[in-house]
Amino acid sequence: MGYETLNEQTAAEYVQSKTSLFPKGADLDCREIGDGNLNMVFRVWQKDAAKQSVIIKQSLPHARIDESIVAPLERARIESEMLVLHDTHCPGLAPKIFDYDREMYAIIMEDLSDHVVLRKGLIAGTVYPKLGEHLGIFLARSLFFTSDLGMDPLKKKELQKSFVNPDLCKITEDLVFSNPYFNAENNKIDPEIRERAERNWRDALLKREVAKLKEKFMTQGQALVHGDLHTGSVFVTQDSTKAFDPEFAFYGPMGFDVGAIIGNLVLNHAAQVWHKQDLSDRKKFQGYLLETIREIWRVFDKEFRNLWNEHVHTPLESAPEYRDDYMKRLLSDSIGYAGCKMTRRIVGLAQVEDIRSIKDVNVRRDAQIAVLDTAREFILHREQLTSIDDVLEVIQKFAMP
Ligand code: SR1
Ligand code: MG
Repeated sequence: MGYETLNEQTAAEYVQSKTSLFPKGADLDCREIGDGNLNMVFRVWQKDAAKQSVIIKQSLPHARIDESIVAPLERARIESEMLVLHDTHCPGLAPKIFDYDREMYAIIMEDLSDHVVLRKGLIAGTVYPKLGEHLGIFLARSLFFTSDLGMDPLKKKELQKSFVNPDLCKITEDLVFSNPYFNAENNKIDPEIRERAERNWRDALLKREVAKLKEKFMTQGQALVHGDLHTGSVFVTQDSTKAFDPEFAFYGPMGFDVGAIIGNLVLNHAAQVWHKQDLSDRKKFQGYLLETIREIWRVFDKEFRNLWNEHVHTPLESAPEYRDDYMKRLLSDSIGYAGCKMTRRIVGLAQVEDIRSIKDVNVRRDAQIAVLDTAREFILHREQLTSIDDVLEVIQKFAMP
């Protein structure tokens, strides 16, 4: 059987024919549940056994959000292999894979319907007490163990070959780095912030720094990064966190993943001016978001240094001076990439529900401008922000009252 796109009718038959996850002759039902920009996602479940269910994720030949964007089917293989690596290095922090079908470009995986997508949970104002710790561990282990620090550099170069992901990287190069800084056709700019967005296009210093971050994204194969670690790529419950959807995975700068998650938390922080209308509730929830950012960095930094001390024994790289400098560069890269990720979600093609669901145009404008101003400061001053507390101060400086 060659590639054909699944639908709600064929997806259930497909799971039955491909796997033995359900008993023969079981009465299955199926719904398409995908709300992302690129793929089809189906949930298949056994009608008379509520807990028996799986997810099928199938690549489509074009981006759903814009058919002119090239996104080869092969990204499903990259995603399935990345999920296996995440499960190996970060047990419990990624969904389990049951099968990958290289003809159908389909992944059959664990159903996490008892979790919610982090972005939706945060919009609803839910606190996840273990989120910061879990994400810090996920980032440290997934990045360390795929870098030259945590694996044999020869094997790393072998692994790098199977994670060359040019078309998905091109999407990021355009949508995250290039397009927000000129009048690109697929930008989406609300009229109320047009002038502020155009100010960035005239900002030579800002554009120079974004160009440097883009250059690093394109040239630094530091670790196998998730590549799209926003709050829509994380499932949560009160005590569980699972990073999913790593179809943009490639060998890139570690700070790109750390920055993606921090940037998306800052977007949610700004959007709370609408979602939590009561001032005291809002301050409390925004305090939680800031603490989560602090905790992500604290745990990431601690775990990464522990892994370094345990695994790096070469004379040159085991020097504490090098390790400390490496961690300092990681923080500034992360903050620079957070700024790029924030800006693209305000003026670029694919925006975020946190901000888009703000109904009052004046409130939305003020939140968008706060994000753009914070992002600019992050990008321009990333090397002077030498602690996570410095970063939190910048967020608070531009936050709406
Ligand atoms: C064409 S895809 C648009 C965006 O969706 C994905 O989640 C990535 O963030 C990408 O940039
Ligand atoms: Mg995605």
